[in-house]
This record gives sequence, C-alpha cells and structure tokens, in this order.
Amino acid sequence: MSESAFTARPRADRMRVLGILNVTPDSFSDGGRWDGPGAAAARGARLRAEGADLVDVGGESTRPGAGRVPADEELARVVPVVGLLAASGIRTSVDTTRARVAEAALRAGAVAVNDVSGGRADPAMSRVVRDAGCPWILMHSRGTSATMRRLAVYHDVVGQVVDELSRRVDAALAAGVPADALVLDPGLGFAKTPEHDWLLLAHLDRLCALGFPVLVGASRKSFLGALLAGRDGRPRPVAQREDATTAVTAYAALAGAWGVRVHAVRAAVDAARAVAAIRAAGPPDAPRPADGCPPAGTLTARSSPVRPN
Ligand code: PMM
Repeated sequence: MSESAFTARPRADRMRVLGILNVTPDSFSDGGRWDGPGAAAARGARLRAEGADLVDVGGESTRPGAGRVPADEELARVVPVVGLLAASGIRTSVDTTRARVAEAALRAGAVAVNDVSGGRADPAMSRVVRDAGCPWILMHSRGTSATMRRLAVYHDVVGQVVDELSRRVDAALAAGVPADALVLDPGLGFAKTPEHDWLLLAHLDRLCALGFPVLVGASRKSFLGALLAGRDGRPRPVAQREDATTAVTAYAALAGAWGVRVHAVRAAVDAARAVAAIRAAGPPDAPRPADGCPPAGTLTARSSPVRPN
C-alpha cells in the first residue's frame, strides 16, 4: 500500500476522526469485546471502513482507578493487532504511555503515538517519537489512572491545563521532537470533574491558541453520563451516550479541532462532513482549519472544499 506518510496536518476537507480500539479486558466502553487479535483487527477494519483516519489501538485501560498492566502484557495485546491492521493497509496510532510499547508498535506499522501522559510517564518516549518522525498526541492528565481522581483540583482549569500542556510541548521540543509532529488534547475525564470537562470544551479556543492541532476525546465519557442522568440521579448508561457524543463532535469541528477520538466512527465522520459542508457554503475569506481554531465567539464559516471520503 503506497499511501503518503501520516502527518499531524489537518485534512483539507473535514476534521479527522480516530476510531477507538481498546484491546483490554476492562476499558469502560469497549473493554473485553474483541477476543483475540483477529477479532480486534476485524473491528479495526470496520472502523476504517466507516471512515476512521486512524484506528487508535490501546492495550492498557486508563479508566480512573485502573491499575497498571505489565509492559509485556501490553505489548502482547497491541503489537499483533497493529501488525494485522498494517498488513491490510490500515493506519493505526498506538495509545500507550510506554516508550517500549510505542517503539514496538511503530515497528509493527503504527504511524502515530497517542500518549495520555503527555510524555510524563516515560522519559524515553520523546526519543522514540523523534527517531520515528511520527505525530505525537500529547494529552493532558495528572498523576496516573490510580491517582488522577484526587488530582482534579484547579483554581482555573482552562488556564492550568493550557499551562501544563505548554510545559509538555516545551519538553518535547527540547528533546528534539519537531513542532509539526505535536497534537494537543485537553484530556477530558483525566483528573477532571464533569464541570472541568465542560469548561475545557467551552474554552477550546484557549488550547487552540497555542498553535497546535487539537484532538478531543469525549466519546461516551462520564461527564456525558452525568449530564444525561435520569430522574433517579443515575448516570446514563455508556451505550446510550452516543447522541451527546455526536453533538460534542459537531461542536469540536465548529471550534476548529483537528480531530476527535470516538467509538462510533460513522456518526463522527457524518457530523464532521456536515460541519465542513456548512463551512464550505460560507464566506471564502474565513480561516481554514490549518490556521488553528478561530478566536472565542467566532465560530464562523470556513472555505474548505467538501470532498467525499
Ligand atoms: N481517552 C481515553 C483513552 N485514550 N487518548 C486521548 N488522546 N484522548 C482521550 O480523551 C483518551 C485517550 C479513555 O477512553 P477509552 O477508555 O474509551 O479509550
């Protein structure tokens, strides 16, 4: 398959969509569903067929309170699936905080690294990414899955997340990773309460203002469950958070995000295309996605052409 290299640049036609493929027994939404590498790869192929730009393969649950999986176990879960997908010409990112896992997945054909620790967890990650010359998604988080709940304390969540992510960017650049390899992610649900998640979404422009592409991962998360709780106060079950997820996807596209990371790819691609069509019908002098997010309060039309997938 001779496709050109995957980059962190925006697509010209619509926001990017990453399809979630968790090969874990315990992730909150799709954990334990894909029995063996073959079934997981078949699911990845389906996500690609629905329009995913990348299939994001993860072998360690990041659910709050989750313990660590040994590195060998994470490798054994992720690498065969990445290899099978690469053999079918399907691009993957590897969702890991470990340099050793990232390196093995890149060798097996992954084209990007998605690091929920933003490079904090493993000092060797910057070298792996730099040597591979691949995009690196730096997500904001604090602590680990085991400790993040009690670290959800901010006096200004938007300002602090932007500052903490800028420090991760500085560290990556100092380690020789090129600026155009970086994608930033506010890390919804990671050391955040639902109120923090909504504030970060409402002020996505502040993160975009750092000048890097921005990825949003809201899919089926607990802040949506809390929003949609029944009269008894019980959160809406995970499987019934899809419409709200799609609403956030459309909002992210309007706000100029580079991409979303979702379980239901078709709905996200459809939403991204609909927003792109609205933009394309608008004034031609509006900024393009490549220019980053528009300033706050100016979710104006843009001039990107709309092409079918
Ligand atoms: N969320 C999860 C896992 N990985 N990666 C990025 N970049 N952004 C996220 O928001 C994110 C992530 C947790 O969700 P999951 O258990 O459904 O994968």
